[in-house]
Amino acid sequence: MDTSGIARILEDSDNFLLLTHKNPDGDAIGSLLGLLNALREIGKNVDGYFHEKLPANYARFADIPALYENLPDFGRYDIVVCLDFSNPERFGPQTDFSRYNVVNIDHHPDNNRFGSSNFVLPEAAATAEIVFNVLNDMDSARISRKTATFLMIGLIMDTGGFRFDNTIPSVFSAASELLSLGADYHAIIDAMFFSKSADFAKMEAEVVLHHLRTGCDGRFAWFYLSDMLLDAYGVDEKNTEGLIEAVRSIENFKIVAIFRRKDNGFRFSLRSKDGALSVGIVARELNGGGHELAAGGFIPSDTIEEAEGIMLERVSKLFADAGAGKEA
Ligand SMILES: [Mn+2]
Repeated sequence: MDTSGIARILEDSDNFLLLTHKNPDGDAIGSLLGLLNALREIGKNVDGYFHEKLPANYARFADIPALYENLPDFGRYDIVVCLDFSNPERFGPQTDFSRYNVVNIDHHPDNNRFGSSNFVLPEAAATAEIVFNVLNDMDSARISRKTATFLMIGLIMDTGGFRFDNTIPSVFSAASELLSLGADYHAIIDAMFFSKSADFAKMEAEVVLHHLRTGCDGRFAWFYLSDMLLDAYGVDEKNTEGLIEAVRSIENFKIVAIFRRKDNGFRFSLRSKDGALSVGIVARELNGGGHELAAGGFIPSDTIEEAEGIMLERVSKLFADAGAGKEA
């Protein structure tokens, strides 16, 4: 992975704003805070901005100052670094990125190269892995214990704790080096995988017991996470990142989807366990995008039933095409 071009840009400037996508996940948070911390440690002037407060399991690691909710004036910075998002819509607030000097660093293959400089490296398992390589390429930077912890969060979460298909040898190399540098691996694992609240566990059980719907001969499962369900268990939507993985871990399901009501329709996340079944294709057809095995989008619709019907049709086609491909 060639990251020397990014390293040079970061070496040569002093004044940065770092951004990532809305509803930030572990990679978004880890790569942003890791780069923020490393650049600050070598005396650069850096702000990091999140569109919303971080989920509780991440907040305990985010003990360095960042900006939340109040959008800063981009014009005050020499360079705006966009991390882990493939198009301006994923950022959240409507922004004309073409007005600024934008360095776009991402590993999503469908990145539309909205930056002034674009470093789209789909071979990276996580944007945090790219940042790790960038910092190694910078003569002036080093990876401190704190930076290592942030980057480890990104690596762990985008590989599902080193379980997903993107867990390639370079991931273990980077994780090994980060661990040697003092990354707080055990605290991360504890916070991300062994700390769900009892209320969340009950809600998860209710989803599996009463809310799963299936199609495609039981190979596709989905559920609608309503506000009513969240309220009944007192769970904040922000803290539901692991819910889809819990359903995905069930043996027969090859593809799973979660729906959430949003504005005039339904936002969805999709996961696939089979490389021949690209949910990225479905998401791109439905106002979204992402990776081939993990993607999301939006279906404008008045009712959940209608949205589910549209999704079922697309996923059925995916199974049919994959079946046809196998016979060919
Ligand atoms: Mn990522």
